[in-house]
Amino acid sequence: MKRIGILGVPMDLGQGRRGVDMGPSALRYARLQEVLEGLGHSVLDYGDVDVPVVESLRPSGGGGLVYLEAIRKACLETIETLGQMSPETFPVVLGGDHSIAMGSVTGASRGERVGVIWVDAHADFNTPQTSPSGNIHGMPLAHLCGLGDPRLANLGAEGPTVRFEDVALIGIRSLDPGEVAVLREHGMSVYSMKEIDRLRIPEVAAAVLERFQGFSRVHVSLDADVLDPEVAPGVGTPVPGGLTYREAHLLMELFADAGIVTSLDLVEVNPILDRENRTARIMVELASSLLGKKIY
Ligand code: HAR
Ligand code: MN
Ligand code: MN
Ligand code: MN
Repeated sequence: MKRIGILGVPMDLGQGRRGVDMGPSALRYARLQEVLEGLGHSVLDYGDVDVPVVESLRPSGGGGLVYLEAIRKACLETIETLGQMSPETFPVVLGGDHSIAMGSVTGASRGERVGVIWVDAHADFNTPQTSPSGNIHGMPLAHLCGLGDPRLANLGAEGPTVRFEDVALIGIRSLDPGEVAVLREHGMSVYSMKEIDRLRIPEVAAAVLERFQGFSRVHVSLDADVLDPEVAPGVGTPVPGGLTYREAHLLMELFADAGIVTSLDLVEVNPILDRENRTARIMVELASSLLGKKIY
């Protein structure tokens, strides 16, 4: 049995589509807390981080970077609230768009070395220089590794939160040209959909788990768009050819069996684009697979 802390970050400033700020509500409506309690965990909901409504901000300058300060503030509040949880607590952070991970990963790592498993159709490894869109939700992993804008790259006390070699990306199938160059430059470990088709989930999971054996902190950042859009339609940037329902569950189940994951993000659920909250329900199920006990 674990102690689990839920924290919502109703963030939509990292991208241009409305509705992803309702992700935390949709995940709670899908009975996240009850489902996790049903597994035998004790669950405390810390409520939501304060995120300004987009209309209340007066953009100055150009591109999505106009929201940098607001995103930075929300990430700092995320770090602070995660710091109020006890060190044994397993945080489940609800997005919101993926820009929230700069806060969640930093806060959940508690200044310790952290392995990051980025499960996503996208690498989110753009910097403001390489980004074609200027959307900050396409940049959080690069900033966690210390690249990009120093105002977002150094949210932790001791500089970058994550080492390049401590990241594994899974499910990737949409990359921008400049992003590929940066991923290559830093020798990032990318398990693309091609590699998943070739190796299948068990081999990918085994390789990733072996790498993070012995880490005191391992964070899974689960972006709903890693799933095939047929399975999870409620996302702002769908990409065909994603994980099947069972591939995603098997990945979480194998992580659960290994027992090394210490924190989780559930991000990019957009209930406005969804069908009857299906995507939120699947994300809750996946959290349940990750936090479940091995039966068979
Ligand atoms: N790579 C594109 C960009 O930087 C799209 C990023 C979309 N990101 C997410 N999160 N939905 O994974 O704009
Ligand atoms: Mn908003
Ligand atoms: Mn993402
Ligand atoms: Mn994505």
